[in-house]
Amino acid sequence: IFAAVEMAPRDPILGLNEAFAADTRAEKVNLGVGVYYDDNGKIPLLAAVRAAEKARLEAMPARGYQPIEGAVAYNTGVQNLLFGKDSALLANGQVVTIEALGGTGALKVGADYLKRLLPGSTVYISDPSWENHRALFESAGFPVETYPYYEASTRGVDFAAMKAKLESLPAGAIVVLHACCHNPTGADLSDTQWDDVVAACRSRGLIPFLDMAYQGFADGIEADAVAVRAFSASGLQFFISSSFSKSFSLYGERVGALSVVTSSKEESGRVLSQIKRVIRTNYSNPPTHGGAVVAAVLNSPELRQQWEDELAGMRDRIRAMRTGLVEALKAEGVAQDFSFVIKQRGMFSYTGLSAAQVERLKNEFGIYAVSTGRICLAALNNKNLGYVAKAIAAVVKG
Ligand code: PLP
Ligand code: TYF
Repeated sequence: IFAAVEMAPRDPILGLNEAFAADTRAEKVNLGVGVYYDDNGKIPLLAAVRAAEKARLEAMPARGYQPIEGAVAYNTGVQNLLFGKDSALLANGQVVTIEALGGTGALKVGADYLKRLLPGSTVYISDPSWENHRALFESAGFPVETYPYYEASTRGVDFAAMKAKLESLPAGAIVVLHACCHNPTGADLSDTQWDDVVAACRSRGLIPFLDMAYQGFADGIEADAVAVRAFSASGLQFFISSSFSKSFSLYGERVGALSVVTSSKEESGRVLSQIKRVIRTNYSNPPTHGGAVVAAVLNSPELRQQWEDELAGMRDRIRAMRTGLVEALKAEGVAQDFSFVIKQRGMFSYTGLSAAQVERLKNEFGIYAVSTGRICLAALNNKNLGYVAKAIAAVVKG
């Protein structure tokens, strides 16, 4: 039965990890995958997470099945992060939240549910977007198209083109929006642009699906929820996927959530019942550990403060690396202005490096980046920054 099976293409980003692991050069640097490393080049285990895990280990809880939608303490914690604890939507019972297997799992549960709800719809993702968005919605059975987003000449968002496209979409079209820290470009919308996106979604009857994978990595938990808050105030119904892979440094625990805003508590009950059906035929119910740890941190004032401080530390370190890279490139005599790297937000920068330059970085220096020119700033540290800047300078100068 497998004789005619073709080799599937590798995930372009996760595939880089395999190539990097096989590279024997000591000076190699992996700027490919979106993972936060500390200044020693290690994936941190946050102190708040460690404390919650220690308490959990001591309590030795039994491992029964979770409810299909996950634990109430977790789902409530997620809702408070997204909507703010004083949210009218929450008080009205208008938000349905389920624990999901990372941000990816949340997107997939949302996509599968949407396919049942609106089988004839089309999904629109930003051009460019996270590598997995297209494949994920296609695997749920949707045609996937793009809306204009990044404009290379300005290193920013071509908002006029984006808005014009949204205003031309048919009612019921699903629009996937990066809530903050756009992956891969690092270019985000301004607050007033978000208001315009909300207005376009309202006037055209679009279904917004916000992907929140980096809450806290731009300006902070509250500030980075600006898009969620703008949609919340609009009276529209919308979807949000949350990922805690980065913000809690819990990549392998697969901790995420899907939230859906409905028009009433009664509607929420019906929507939840349908989402539970989607989950039941997929993985039945979520694993216990990661969600329990995140819930413990979010629901303890002390641990929550400690986590926010640690998150601020990650955010500040990435910012320092952005500034450091720009200065180091200047010091290497690079004439081209790289100051846009400081303005981009989150983990990534679209550097403008060509595929050929990225290939040279790998072959000549053992520095791995995505062929689109995306680099992960969170993989830079005080030890490799100078080496990376020299290498980029070499390939930029020709
Ligand atoms: N959405 C975006 C925009 C991402 O960058 C990522 C990256 O990991 C995800 C979703 C998936 O998150 P997770 O790793 O929690 O599945
Ligand atoms: O964009 C990134 O690098 C991260 C990590 O299929 C990632 O979001 C990349 C690819 C993938 C899953 C996670």
